[in-house]
Amino acid sequence: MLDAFAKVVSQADSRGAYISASQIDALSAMVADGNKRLDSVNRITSNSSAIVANAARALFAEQPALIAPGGNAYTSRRMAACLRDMEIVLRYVTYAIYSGDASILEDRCLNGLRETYLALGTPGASVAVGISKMKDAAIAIANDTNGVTRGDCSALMSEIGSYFDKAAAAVA
Ligand code: PEB
Repeated sequence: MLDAFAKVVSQADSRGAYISASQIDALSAMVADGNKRLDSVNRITSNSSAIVANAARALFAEQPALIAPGGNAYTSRRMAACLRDMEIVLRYVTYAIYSGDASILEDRCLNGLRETYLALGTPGASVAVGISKMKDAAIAIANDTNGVTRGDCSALMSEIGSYFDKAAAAVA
């Protein structure tokens, strides 16, 4: 598990090199924008239940077979497992946003997840749709200009989006 700083150190060390000026510039920009990152994590975290529930509701509205008898989210046990899975993915995405690095998400959540869903008979493509709905909701909440100092959050929002995309691509 790495963060943006540890990753640069590890890459530099594997080349036996000092940390380059461009790496310092990139990390310096990340520090300068650090409050935006932490605010985003805070906003997504404090709205996590709504993000998960609304994404799941939208997924089931689009794919009602999932909650019909015989569907992959039919019975409250499977529904609970489904909501829990979405919550787990969202939690790991918030860790990745916080650390500015996807390795925590990749190593502890996505690694082997496709194979798990294959073995369970859970449709990965549907999970991916649920994740992309969480992405839209999370970005709408993190990028809301109400109640915060306005600034350019475009780079951070695309970074946040990339973690959701990575999670969706891992199971699709
Ligand atoms: C991954 N999900 C399920 C299981 C596991 C995971 C290991 C099997 C064990 C169990 O049921 O608890 N666990 C989960 C995860 C991590 C982890 C992400 C990461 C660290 O440790 N069903 C649907 C939707 C989708 C869904 C498409 C969006 O119709 C999910 C939600 N996951 C789902 C369901 C089950 C499951 C298990 C329904 C139960 C499957 C079953 O028992 O039939």
